[in-house]
Amino acid sequence: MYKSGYATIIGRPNVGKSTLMNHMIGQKIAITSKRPQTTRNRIETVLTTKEGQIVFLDTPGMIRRTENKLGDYLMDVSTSTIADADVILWLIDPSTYIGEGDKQIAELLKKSGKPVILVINKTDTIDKAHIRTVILAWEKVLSFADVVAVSALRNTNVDAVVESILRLLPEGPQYYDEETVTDQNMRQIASEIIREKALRALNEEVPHGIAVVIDTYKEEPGLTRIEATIITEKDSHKGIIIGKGGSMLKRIGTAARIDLEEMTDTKVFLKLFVKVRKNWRDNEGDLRDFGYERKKEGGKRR
Ligand SMILES: Nc1nc2c(ncn2[C@@H]2O[C@H](COP(=O)(O)OP(=O)(O)OP(=O)(O)O)[C@@H](O)[C@H]2O)c(=O)[nH]1
Ligand SMILES: [Mg+2]
Repeated sequence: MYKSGYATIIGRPNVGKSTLMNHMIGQKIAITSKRPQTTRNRIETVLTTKEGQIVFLDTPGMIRRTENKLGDYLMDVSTSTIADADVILWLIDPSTYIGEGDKQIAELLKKSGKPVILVINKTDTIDKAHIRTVILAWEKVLSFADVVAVSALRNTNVDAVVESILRLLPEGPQYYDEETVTDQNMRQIASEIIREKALRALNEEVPHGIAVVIDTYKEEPGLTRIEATIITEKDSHKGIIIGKGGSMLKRIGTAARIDLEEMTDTKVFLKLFVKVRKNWRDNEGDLRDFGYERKKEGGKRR
């Protein structure tokens, strides 16, 4: 019996949702960083096996209180993606702390009536004996279809998550051909790679206020020409992003170019600009222009 459907990955910011998804499909599509709210859009990826086809939906981390329109948008993306799921992966840190935000997530999941797999990530950071205590604590807030403990970063037990999803998915056809890996186009991927390098290079409050817009994306034989603008909220941040004599921008650009050359299998000419757009995170028009548009995102097959 062939299985197929959507597996939505949800959880607090920074618990490793994108890292886990990348390891399940065996390719880096979603960007990751130690900064909360790294993921800003719903990202679809596809895993095709002999037993079935899983469409993963990576989502922004769920937070309790939003601080601006971008925050509202991120929460909308995460909660609306639950409706499209056949199976939900609730990813957590290996901690017994359960906050109000977690209880709210549990309520949403209960209401959805969908099977939920509790995935305890970052088990490389704790004593194995502690895992059982974590499971017992979380089973008090929701009853789970399955529980799996993993380390996404070290790729430990990640296969067990895939097996669990396949067990829980309904019978269904192969919706996408075997070559399909993601719904993201190269412009989107390029913009995300640049944002990842900026998130990783910059300190403190600067990363939260940036967005990346691709101005030009030109493919020539063996060469890709990309021009992109890093948007920031403050003049002082612009200075930090550019750095002394352009050193920071150069660092971000070099790191992005290396990844982009691998991704496109071409040489890449990357030109970066920095622009200030005050308060863009609270401006609907700016959000749209920078790729954070509220749209009805029903599953493709429905
Ligand atoms: N030690 C350890 N670190 C991990 C593990 N999985 C992810 N991380 C790290 O945790 C940080 C956050 O990972 P992401 O995958 O970006 O987390 P996320 O849940 O997608 O975050 P948001 O998109 O911001 O909600 C990164 O620095 C990862 O390298 C793990 O199994 N063990
Ligand atoms: Mg993420």
